[in-house]
Amino acid sequence: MDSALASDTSYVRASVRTAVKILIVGHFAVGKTTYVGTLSEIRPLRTEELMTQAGATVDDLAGIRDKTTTTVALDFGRLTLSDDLVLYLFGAPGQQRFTRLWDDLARGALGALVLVDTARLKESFAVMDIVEKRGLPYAVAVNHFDGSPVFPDAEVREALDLAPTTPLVTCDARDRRSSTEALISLVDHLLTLGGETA
Ligand SMILES: Nc1nc2c(ncn2[C@@H]2O[C@H](COP(=O)(O)OP(=O)(O)O)[C@@H](O)[C@H]2O)c(=O)[nH]1
Ligand SMILES: [Mg+2]
Repeated sequence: MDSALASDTSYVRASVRTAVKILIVGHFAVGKTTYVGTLSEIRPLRTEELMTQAGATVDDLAGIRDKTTTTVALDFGRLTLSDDLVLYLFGAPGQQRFTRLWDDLARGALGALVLVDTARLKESFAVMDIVEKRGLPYAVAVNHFDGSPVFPDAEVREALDLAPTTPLVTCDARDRRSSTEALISLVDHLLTLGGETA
């Protein structure tokens, strides 16, 4: 784990044998850009724009803290998780109007980490629907915001209708260690699934 946390190189290590594409998904303002920025060992590519009046009528701004930018396309970052495994992280926009972009994004992706905010759980339904329709294995990470309610895991599972095997973790997208752990829970899940189909 230390290798993942300490690495800060611009180049993929020579020992890396496996590159995996992972989607970081979730509704508007759930913390996707923050998450990819926290974890990426390269300067993350961001396609954020100042929110326009036009966007304000489409995006639901209710209950959103200090957010002045919105992702119009995607975030991209890279994380070397172990000596031989590198993850490419694609933060995919959650707004309904970007669903077509998902067809391209989902291609070749091994799985998705679905970020959710307990204050806006219902907004995750649409995103989870998109992920499930594309058959992407996923884990759910509650991105904890100050002031958001803390529910027992069982309640979150029920609200999101999660399968018992779907990993559910809590993280703070601004914190590297907890964000890495959330990603590891997804990778472990993918490895388990891979083992089952092998
Ligand atoms: N308190 C808190 N704020 C966060 C966290 N993650 C993101 N934010 C803030 O929430 C806002 C939306 O985050 P952003 O990453 O832009 O969301 P995105 O639309 O999903 O990409 C920003 O102002 C972030 O600084 C978190 O874990 N805790
Ligand atoms: Mg964003």
